[in-house]
Amino acid sequence: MSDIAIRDSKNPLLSPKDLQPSNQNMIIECLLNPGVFEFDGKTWLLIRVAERTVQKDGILSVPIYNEKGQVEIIDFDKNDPKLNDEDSRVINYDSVDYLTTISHLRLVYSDDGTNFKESPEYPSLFGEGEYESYGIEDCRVAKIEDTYYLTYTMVSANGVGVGLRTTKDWKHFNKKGMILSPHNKDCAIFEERINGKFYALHRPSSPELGGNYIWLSESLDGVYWGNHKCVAKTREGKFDSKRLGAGAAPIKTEKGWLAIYHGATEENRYCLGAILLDLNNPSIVLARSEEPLMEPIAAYEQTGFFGNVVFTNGHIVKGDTITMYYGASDEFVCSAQFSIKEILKTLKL
Ligand code: MAN
Repeated sequence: MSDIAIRDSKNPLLSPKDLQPSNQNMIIECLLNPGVFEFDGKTWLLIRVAERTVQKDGILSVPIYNEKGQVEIIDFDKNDPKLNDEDSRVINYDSVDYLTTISHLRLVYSDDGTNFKESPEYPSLFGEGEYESYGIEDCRVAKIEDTYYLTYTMVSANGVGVGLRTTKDWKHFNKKGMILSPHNKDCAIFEERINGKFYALHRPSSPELGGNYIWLSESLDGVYWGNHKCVAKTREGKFDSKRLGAGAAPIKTEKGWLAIYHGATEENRYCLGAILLDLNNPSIVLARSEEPLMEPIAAYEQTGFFGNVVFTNGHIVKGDTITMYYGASDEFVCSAQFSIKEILKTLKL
């Protein structure tokens, strides 16, 4: 096995029971996929909190935000032939997709990187408006100069796109709206400009021709993106055969930009791999993982809300060590460490 992650012995660091729901009609189903950053001398996680409405017998209830930003509950009869509820994450009724849970983003902080708690001073981020009516998910946090760039998945019946909010103090947010239109997610902005331009990895989906591939884009202001180039495709027979998407901001190393990504198979088994991009021209791929750097092998990674998943969109880098935070089984927040040198040794041209 090729797994080189050193898992924290305290995993899972956070489980649904560790936080309170956002309101009394909701139950926290999953804590997952945190964005990660340092602020005020502490490590912070911006956790995706996925909540479900309290369920009644014979009925499947799903939550959505209405135009006023309040949670509204839609009920479906479980025996209705128009209902398809085979996937625990997404259901379909009469050709319309709904999420079984609705996600918001919750801030927690830690002095030691392992024990996290909430601070009443820092509010949660919720979906707002017609493009976030099914919630907001999987936020990457990139710090560029004194500004944090939050790129996250906006979900609504209109589709799945990439939203951007910026902040300097985590109390006031500047909402930039949808920066990459549906279907697109997994957007990670590089934490420094290259030759004066912003760069980002993102994952549009093109099911009929093309696929679920990682693309690179440029921007002059971090808001309007262009010159899109495809940098990593799915590979038949490998851990990333069905889809892949960038993790957090690529890490600057002497050898190039190291971008950790998730790759999934047709069976929805999610592993992590990496690509190495040229420092001066990140559209050039120098090397890539042949085998996963991390696989769902721990019990909490194999069994949960959606088992066999390790998914990351946040880390802290100190010297050679990456402390990565990740979602396990779409239900728990966990942490693992990697050596950058060790990862680089595994990558192939
Ligand atoms: C998608 C996203 C992630 C989730 C994985 C695994 O890529 O919805 O949030 O973790 O699927 O279910």
